[in-house]
Amino acid sequence: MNQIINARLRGQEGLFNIKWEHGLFSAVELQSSRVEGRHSPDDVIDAGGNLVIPPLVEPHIHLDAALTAGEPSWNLTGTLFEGIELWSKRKAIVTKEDTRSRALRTIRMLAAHGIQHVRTHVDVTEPGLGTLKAMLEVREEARELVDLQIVAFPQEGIESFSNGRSLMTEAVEMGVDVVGGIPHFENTRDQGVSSIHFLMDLAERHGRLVDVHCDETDDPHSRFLEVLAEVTRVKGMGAHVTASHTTAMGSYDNAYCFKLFRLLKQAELNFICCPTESIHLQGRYDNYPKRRGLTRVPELDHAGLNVCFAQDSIVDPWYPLGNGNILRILDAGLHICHMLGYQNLQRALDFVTDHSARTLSLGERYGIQVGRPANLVVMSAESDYEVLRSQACAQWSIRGGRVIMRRREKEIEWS
Ligand code: 17E
Ligand code: FE2
Repeated sequence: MNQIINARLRGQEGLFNIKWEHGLFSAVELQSSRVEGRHSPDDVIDAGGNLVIPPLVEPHIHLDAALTAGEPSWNLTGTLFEGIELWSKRKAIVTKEDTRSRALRTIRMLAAHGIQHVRTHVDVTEPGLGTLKAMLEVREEARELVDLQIVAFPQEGIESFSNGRSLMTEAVEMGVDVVGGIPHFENTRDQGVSSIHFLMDLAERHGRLVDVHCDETDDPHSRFLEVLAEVTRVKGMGAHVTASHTTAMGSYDNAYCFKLFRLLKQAELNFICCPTESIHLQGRYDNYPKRRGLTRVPELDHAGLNVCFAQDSIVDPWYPLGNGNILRILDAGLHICHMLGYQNLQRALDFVTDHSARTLSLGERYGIQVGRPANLVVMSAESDYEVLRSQACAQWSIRGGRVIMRRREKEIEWS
């Protein structure tokens, strides 16, 4: 296989012929008309007028905890905190093979839905860092299917977990791609603030990206985002820093939030919203009216900030569902965030493709352009709007010029 005919590209009129050679795109040419059966079927995919996009991206997931829901017991309160307690019990009996096999099975679920770029958080509040070692091996083993970025994620805190700082430092020296944090879970506000200074200095010193679980709570007084944004602004690291969740922003009053947005625009950091996970875990201490517990996605987007959607969990102590399909998350996110206006429908895929690629700093490794890696996905619908409306799915996934996945949907037969 070395080309696709009759491909529709996002934001462009007409049909395109896309070619690749030696794993890189070699041509993206506008066709004068639809092409029929001119080529031998062996080296040509006929997109049939459907959308061809760069691969879908999963910018925030916890592969180390995936597929452990119910072990040792189910999360009955549906809160973040019960999830953290349950995971603490489960991780006490984790083995390398256990982590490896669950992570690889989950990566296959993601790849089956056209995802080729993944950022996973890996819990490093574990003496010995066995889980991280297993996941660093998975990063290599999974290369044929996905590029995996690993975040050193201190699930039980940096300042409030024993040896938290040295575990984070060791994780960076072992080769993680991204430095994480969890300031709202530290024991005190002061510890939350100092954890951010620590992790930002660590990332700067080692030239790593940053992705912090930040203010994942309905507590309107959880204001670590302003600290992360200010340090980001001062260091000039915006393109390399991401604030995940920021659900407390859904509970901030507008007067504070208006002031905060001025800083966010100066800092130019990235945002990740996990809509299914947050609608499930947040609002748990409310009666009615009940908060949605999501960050302010349309407002961030209107302010010109980079926002994307993520799955966060698949069948783990925090979330019992999930099948790897990021388009399910996009659908839920646009509903929950009041984003089904006409203009958002025309560009819906931005939130699971280009915006996420920017969050992951993929740069010229991403996009259907001559000279870039020949990674793409053929969808089963012709536009962003139709992908969303018809719950379309990835039909072909091509990586480095090789077909890695072909989905054959069942046809409906009318009687
Ligand atoms: N850990 C955490 O602190 N928050 C989450 N949403 C998950 C794990 C999934
Ligand atoms: Fe998370």
